[in-house]
Amino acid sequence: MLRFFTAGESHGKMLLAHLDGFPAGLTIDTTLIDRELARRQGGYGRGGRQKLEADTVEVLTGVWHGATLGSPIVLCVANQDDKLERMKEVERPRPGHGDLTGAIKYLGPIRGVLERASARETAARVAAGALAQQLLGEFGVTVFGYVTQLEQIAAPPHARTLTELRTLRDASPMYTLNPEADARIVARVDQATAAGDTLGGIVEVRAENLPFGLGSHTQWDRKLDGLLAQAVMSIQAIKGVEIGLGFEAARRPGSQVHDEIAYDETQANRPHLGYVRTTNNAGGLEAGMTNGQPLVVRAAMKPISTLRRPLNSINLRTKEPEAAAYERSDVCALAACSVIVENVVALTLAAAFIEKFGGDSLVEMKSRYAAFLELARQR
Ligand code: EPS
Repeated sequence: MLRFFTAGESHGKMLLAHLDGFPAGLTIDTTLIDRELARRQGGYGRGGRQKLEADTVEVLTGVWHGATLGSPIVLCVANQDDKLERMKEVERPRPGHGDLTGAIKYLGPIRGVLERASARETAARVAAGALAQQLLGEFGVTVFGYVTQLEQIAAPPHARTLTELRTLRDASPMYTLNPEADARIVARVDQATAAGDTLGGIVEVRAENLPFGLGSHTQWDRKLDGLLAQAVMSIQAIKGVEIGLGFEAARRPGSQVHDEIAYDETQANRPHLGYVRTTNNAGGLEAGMTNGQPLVVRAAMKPISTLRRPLNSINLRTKEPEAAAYERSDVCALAACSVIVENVVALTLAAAFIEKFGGDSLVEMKSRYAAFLELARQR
């Protein structure tokens, strides 16, 4: 069983990710983790904090001579802007942030809440997810996230090979797969910047080459769609999660929703074992289990709640009306969000992989994986 926690405040010394139950024997490449951390810091519309930080990972425990030991892994991302002890209390809660609610719940300072509620915490999740992607890579699984919409501007993905799509995404200022939409997206972010406003949008993640049978139909807390929704919904600023057709399925009759099944023996060596579908409206999940089709997860990000032109609020000490606090903020962190959702999905999939093929070591997982495929082809 893979367990995962993070620790750390936005302006504290560091962010930590703690992974327990990660199999032994995976040779890890920290440059791949650093690459994901750098991507998380990028994208058009990011604020001043990212100019101060240069996020890189330090592996504190659980690795020896470059390979995992099966013991707990602690990853550290140090904060350059480490000034928490000198920071003042905030008195004017921001609508949409955890400021007011957390201060009331914990009967304490707003500062104590916002430091942990901050999306800076996602650096730790991305570091852990980037490690999970390396485990999934051993089984040929790819996880790929991108932006599909900024506010009202749709940026539908182009259908190309994964390598071409990666090139397209990595050249895009907002990590879209649609260069035509990028110019309009950049102009809209510039407009929001001038107006002191913030913007959200929609991101999508596709995971390919997943085998049949991750997750389970047997119990609510083992269903992979539920686990993915929980993990993605818990990312800062996420307000909606869809799998496959998602909400669109509610607007169609069953005949236009469900993915008809055929069998093609010549494709028996593919992840779908030859059980081919002409559509993938289920987004790769049926009854809470992967069905051999690509997994498609979508998430809606609200605009960031720290506005340069602040919304109305109150002073929590005097209870008098005042504008909400503003320190500094991103205008749009949607590109970063696509990296975060990608890595959070990867972490959830790695946990499901370990549950299904589990074992203490990668060698054992691989042999169980191969044995399962052999049995499944005979089914
Ligand atoms: C973030 C760092 C934060 C914010 C942002 C995400 O840094 P600071 O608060 O010092 O500017 O830019 O967090 C929020 C959006 C938020 O509301 O707290 C990061 O590294 O991603």
